[in-house]
Amino acid sequence: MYTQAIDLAPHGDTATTGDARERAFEAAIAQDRRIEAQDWMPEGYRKTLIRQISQHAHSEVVGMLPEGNWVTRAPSLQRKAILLAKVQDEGGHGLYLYAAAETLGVSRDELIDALLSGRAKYSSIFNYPAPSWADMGAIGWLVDGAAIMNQIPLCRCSYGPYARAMIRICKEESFHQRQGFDIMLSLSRGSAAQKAMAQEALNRWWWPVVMMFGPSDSESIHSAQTTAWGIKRISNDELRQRFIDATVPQAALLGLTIPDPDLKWNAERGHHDHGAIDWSEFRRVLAGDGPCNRERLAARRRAHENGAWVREAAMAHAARQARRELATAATPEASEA
Ligand code: FAQ
Repeated sequence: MYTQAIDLAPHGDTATTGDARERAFEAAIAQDRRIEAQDWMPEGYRKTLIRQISQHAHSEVVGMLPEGNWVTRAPSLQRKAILLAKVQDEGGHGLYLYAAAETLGVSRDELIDALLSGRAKYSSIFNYPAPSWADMGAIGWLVDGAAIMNQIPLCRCSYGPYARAMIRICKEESFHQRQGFDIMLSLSRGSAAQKAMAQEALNRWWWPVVMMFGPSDSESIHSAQTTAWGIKRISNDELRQRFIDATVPQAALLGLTIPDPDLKWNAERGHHDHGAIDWSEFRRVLAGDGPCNRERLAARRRAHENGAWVREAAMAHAARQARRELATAATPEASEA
């Protein structure tokens, strides 16, 4: 179920020869044209996109959990309405991205199964807890801020359906980042206890967000190929650096301290130097042993089980409608009566 009704030629089924198809693909990449679902593409390109787009989709839906948990506890009606809209947006992003992945010939059932069985990755960042209201500020400001930094270049990704999904997603992420910053601003200009809460949230989220950009370029196994294919436009380290450079003045405006004693402006490089990243923590979280990995997967599995009746009802309705349409087509006068 759910697979998009796009009529694709079976992969590899085309009149042109293998060499010509490959040359056409390489030319499109070299000329920075978009590859579309019906175009021939190398199997590695298709698999890489399925991997990245589905991980991204899973991240959006798992990413609803830390904030969704605060919808009933938002401190005012206005904050609640904003948070509710943001969490719904993340669900919508997941849907656009699953749909983009489906254009590559994989079904949503397969993708969801990979997530729920623990085979598929999703962003490390969503395996951290959100114990205070200030975490809603820190997630919007930092996590959405990092997501935008990573996703703006993806709007120019060589695969058309992914690039187009990213354009819409980035517009929404920018509202998310601003609402998070606004929460941090209110808290940091509030009572001493509120400012302390904002600082404490920044202390917990900073390093996980810095890691969220992925392994350093020297360790990144996919970067060379995804860059050659025009999927990745800017490297993990460069995006991380851009994020840090953009965030330092924002933290100063909030009057908060970034928890990195080695963070300082390097005039020669024109960038901020930062302290060493604890990659052992990153690897632990990716291996399933972060603070909330089990909790997050259990929540997704529960949601999937609880939603089974909705899927079954939708399927039953679709089947009945199809039967009706078939009957009408067979006896057109019945529909005119
Ligand atoms: N977490 O060779 P690379 C959001 C894996 S959306 C987990 O560098 P690549 C919105 C990587 O998959 C956040 N795994 O890989 C929101 C690979 O493993 P594999 C998600 C990670 O693909 C906000 C291995 O390490 N965004 O936040 C992570 O070239 C608030 C080697 O790494 C996207 O998915 C990580 N952080 O670069 C929602 C953006 N980093 O697959 C709710 C699209 C790396 O071989 C609330 N994705 N790995 O088993 C990308 O741009 C890329 O896939 C990277 C990784 C940059 C994430």
